[in-house]
Amino acid sequence: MLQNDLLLRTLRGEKTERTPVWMMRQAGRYLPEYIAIRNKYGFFERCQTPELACAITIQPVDIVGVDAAILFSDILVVPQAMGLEVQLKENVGPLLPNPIKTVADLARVRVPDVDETLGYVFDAIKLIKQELNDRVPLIGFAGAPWTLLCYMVQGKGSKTFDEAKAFCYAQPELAHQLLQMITDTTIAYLKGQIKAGADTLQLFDSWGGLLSPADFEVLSLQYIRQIVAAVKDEVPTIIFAKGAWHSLDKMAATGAAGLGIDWCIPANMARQFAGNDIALQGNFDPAKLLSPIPVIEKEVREMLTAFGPNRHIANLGHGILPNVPVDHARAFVNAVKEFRFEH
Ligand code: 1CP
Repeated sequence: MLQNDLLLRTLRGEKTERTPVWMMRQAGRYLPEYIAIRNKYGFFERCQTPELACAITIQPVDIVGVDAAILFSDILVVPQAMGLEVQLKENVGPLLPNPIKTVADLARVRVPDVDETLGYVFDAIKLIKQELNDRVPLIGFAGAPWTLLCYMVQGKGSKTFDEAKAFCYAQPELAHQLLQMITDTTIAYLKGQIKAGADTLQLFDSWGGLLSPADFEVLSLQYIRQIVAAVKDEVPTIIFAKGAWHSLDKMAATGAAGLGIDWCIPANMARQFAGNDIALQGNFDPAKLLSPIPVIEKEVREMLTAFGPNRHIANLGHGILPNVPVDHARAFVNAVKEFRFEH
């Protein structure tokens, strides 16, 4: 039995004594304890060594007091398992030196056996569950197919992912073959995470907002729908499609238990679009954590009031920035934990 199951109860639509809180990308570069590990081991070495992934995953639970742990890994381990080379350049970001551009390139990727290629993630999850010792739930995750295609085709980070979009619009059949292969891999991968002990799952569609509503349906949502359908009866699933507020209604209809939202949509509008039967997660502007602490505390109270006491998970609207002071992150978490709604 979990000692703190606020997140899971909120995802089930139950009333809770307070709003649960965690932060996207909470295991990472703003923590000196993470930097200490980073200075000794390469990025994928950290992901592939269960003891390291476990230590990093638990750091924010101990240091900032969040109500959930999120597996330390990266969305790009899936393209790697599918056969693409993925490098992480220090302070630059991901680099895929041989991206997918043609039919011949597509022949280089496969739907892998996830136990063989991603078994280290399942081992990490088992170890994390053991070390967490039921203190808080563990969130597993994967990138949504569209966002993974962005990196697999563009070959690196981008503000527009113009080459990835051009690939989809110029060679739609190829794009859909790739999206389906990513989807099939992701379903097997997430089922493996559940089997290993993940309590809930989040799908990160970080670049969903780059698509028009119609293209979001075709290139992203139809694949997300398959993934949610495959896992939703086993664990509650959260979809975070940054910028895709126009499709909150359709995302709610997938059977997901929660929807992540960014700071560009007000709480009442998100609730109106998503309906009342789903949890909303968000949506503090991550850059606001650079404000003075009293401002953070005031704005957290405003955020909590705007979402109200039911079906809300406090979070940032995107990942925490590396230059956020740890005491500001802690102030964010504590402000949520101290807040109570009037009865
Ligand atoms: O050495 C380092 O510290 C590199 C920084 C880093 C970290 C800490 C990367 C490279 N990945 C991660 C871990 C990570 N990535 C987690 C672990 C859990 C946590 O930190 O709490 C998670 C959930 C991710 C997910 C991820 N990776 C996303 C989706 C979420 C988001 O922020 O939009 C994306 C887009 C990536 C790709 C990626 N990996 C790393 C970086 C710097 C990026 C973004 C590159 C870009 O901007 O395009």
